[in-house]
Amino acid sequence: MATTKTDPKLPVAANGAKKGKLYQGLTREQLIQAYRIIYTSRRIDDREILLKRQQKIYFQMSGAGHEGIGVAAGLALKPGYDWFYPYYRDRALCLALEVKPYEMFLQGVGAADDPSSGGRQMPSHWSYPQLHIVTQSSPTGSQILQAVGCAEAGRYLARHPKAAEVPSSSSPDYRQFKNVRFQGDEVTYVSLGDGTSSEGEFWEAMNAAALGKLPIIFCVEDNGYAISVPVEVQTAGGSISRLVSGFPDFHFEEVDGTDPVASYAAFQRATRYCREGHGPAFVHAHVIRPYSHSLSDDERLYRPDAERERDAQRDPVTRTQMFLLREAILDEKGINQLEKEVEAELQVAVDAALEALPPVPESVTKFVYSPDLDPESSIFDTKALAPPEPAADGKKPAAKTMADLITMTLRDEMQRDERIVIFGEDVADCSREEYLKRKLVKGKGGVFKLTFGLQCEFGNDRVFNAPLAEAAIVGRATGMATRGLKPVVEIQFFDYIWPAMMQIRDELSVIRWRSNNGFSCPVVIRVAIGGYLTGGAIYHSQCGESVFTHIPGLRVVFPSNSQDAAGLLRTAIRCDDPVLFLEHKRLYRESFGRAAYPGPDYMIPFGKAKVVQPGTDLTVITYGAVVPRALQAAQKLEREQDVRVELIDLRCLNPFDWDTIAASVTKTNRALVAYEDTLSWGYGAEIAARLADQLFDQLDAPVRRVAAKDVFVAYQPILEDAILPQPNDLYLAMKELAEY
Ligand SMILES: Cc1ncc(C[n+]2csc(CCOP(=O)(O)OP(=O)(O)O)c2C)c(N)n1
Ligand SMILES: [Mg+2]
Repeated sequence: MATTKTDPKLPVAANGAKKGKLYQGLTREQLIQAYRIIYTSRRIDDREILLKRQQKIYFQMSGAGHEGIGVAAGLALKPGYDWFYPYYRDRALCLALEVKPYEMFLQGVGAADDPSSGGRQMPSHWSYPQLHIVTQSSPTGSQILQAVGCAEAGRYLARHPKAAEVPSSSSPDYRQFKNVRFQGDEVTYVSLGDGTSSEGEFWEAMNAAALGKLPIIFCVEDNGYAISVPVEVQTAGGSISRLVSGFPDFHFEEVDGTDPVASYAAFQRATRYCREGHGPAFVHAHVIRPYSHSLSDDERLYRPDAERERDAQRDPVTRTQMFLLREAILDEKGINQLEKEVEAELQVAVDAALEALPPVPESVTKFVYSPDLDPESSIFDTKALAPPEPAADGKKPAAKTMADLITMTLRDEMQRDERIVIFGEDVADCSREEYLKRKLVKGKGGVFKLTFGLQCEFGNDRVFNAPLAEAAIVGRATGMATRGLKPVVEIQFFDYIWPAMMQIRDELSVIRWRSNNGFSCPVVIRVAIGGYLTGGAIYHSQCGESVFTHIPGLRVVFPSNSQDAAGLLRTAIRCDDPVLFLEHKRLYRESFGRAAYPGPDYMIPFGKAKVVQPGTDLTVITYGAVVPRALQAAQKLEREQDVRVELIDLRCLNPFDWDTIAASVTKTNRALVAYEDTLSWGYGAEIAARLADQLFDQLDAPVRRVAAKDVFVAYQPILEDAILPQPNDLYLAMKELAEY
């Protein structure tokens, strides 16, 4: 630990501390060091507040009042060994883990050299890969599920050490760029405020940690307020300890977090419990918040003086100082000297940070995606195996459905890469393994059966059911992927992806960018999407892909046939970016687009459309389940009117293949964009806008769109047919456009 080493010459009190006396296991030197960190932390806050008032930094968030528990956690845990998901009040923890004050000031000024984010995030959003302090965001509590995933990854790697190896494969994949580290007994730390314990993700995380008996410490830093909302309005009964006390296999601590010695003892016990593999721990630390919520908040508006003065009695700075004096560990002179040293060190750090260069504007798009592995590159362009010969009796082998080839691709990739884990709702064959072993049941393997057989083949630590909690599925996967695993998770229906939206938009997609390439999490999320189901209704039939193509950092794929699904899923798994892999339910077992097994290395690069049929008169740009419908309409139009439609299946929505679209429209001079999602603000709007912008001179007709009506998908098939684009709608639009 420590930012600067304890000076052995610091004057101790005249009567001298009892040599060798330990305080809950802490030595005299460690206690002096603890005070140095506590004092440094407070003074950094003070300096930042000044700098903010001078408009030299742009935001300030203080750790004041939380220093005691922070330094205690930092002393009990090991940087670069254990893993840390702190929150914004954990300045003292970070200092104890050896983050330098200079680095903190670099955050404030938003310097290019700020190791946390290179000027992309607010200060107090810690990220230090070497120390295992994982990038954090601003949404309260969204780090907690990732910490669970991090702890799961540590345990998985200890059980599957070979998975950590990087193969010297001729076909590179994300593993080349993921330095996997594990110890076998590492502990994951995650902290949050008392108010944040109201977030659903907190409870999902507690549940998952208890279910897995994971080595993770939850530290609730309870300062009694969430901005202006007091704890009794936030937490039923006013005590989070009481509420969580029923979680099994936890070790619980409730401690005065302004007392670093008591806090250290609590953390030591918690750490030991986790390291020995007994399960998770929960540390409830009562702290204070002397500086209002942030510099934008004035707590005098909602806290009377008497209450604030009561808190001040427990200030960890004065408290620790008094402790050192009382125990004769340092005398007044020693305290003064230490404080002077800290002031001098901070002055140097502030001066240097104010001189630091800001990032250059051209850097803004760096690290949205992996700089190492481009999924559009030719590495991912491999040939399919030749289809099998017909049998002796002349019978052709049955072509595979999209469902078949997705399952086969998952199996191939799991064989190839031991870092792949699959989890989600109902994806396992059977959670009660003994039923499978005794051959009492066949197994389920997903509501659409796409993961059938995988648990039996690869074991239940590689394929398992998750609790019914979508944020937890994506959040845990994100934490695992940050550690180097490759989770391929399933969201059962697109309609239920929304609880995971915070994790997808504010975490998964932005972790690489916000940490300036310090961390990455290339998860694959498979999602069953779409309608044309006759009976799916509002909550089993929706599309909505444009919501996700709107997110920088996320690849979005939407295949329309078996072979494309296999090739694109393999690219998704081997790629170094997070991918949303949309599987149209109606196409899973459709006779359209069946194909032979293309082999275990078949890949299609992202962003390459497929020309389903060439034509000269009109370009139709589409994807997913509209592809077979548009093809039907185009064939009818050709038969009846001799209009030749060029039909483009985008296959991948982000990135998308502008070159193929542009070449086609330049040839046909007419464009129709067709998609299953609701018309307004949909995916086609972007394509239409680009066509108008970049190919205006080439167009002989307005760009048209055919899509669903701007309502939800209804249950009664007559209504569903009226809502979703049908072959006849496509036919009429094509005809009209050709005649324009
Ligand atoms: C999901 C989300 N909602 C709201 C906010 C705005 N916000 C930031 S901090 C905060 C209060 C947090 O209180 P608590 O968890 O007790 O932590 P403390 O700041 O007291 O340490 C709120 C409401 C946010 N950042 N994220
Ligand atoms: Mg609070």
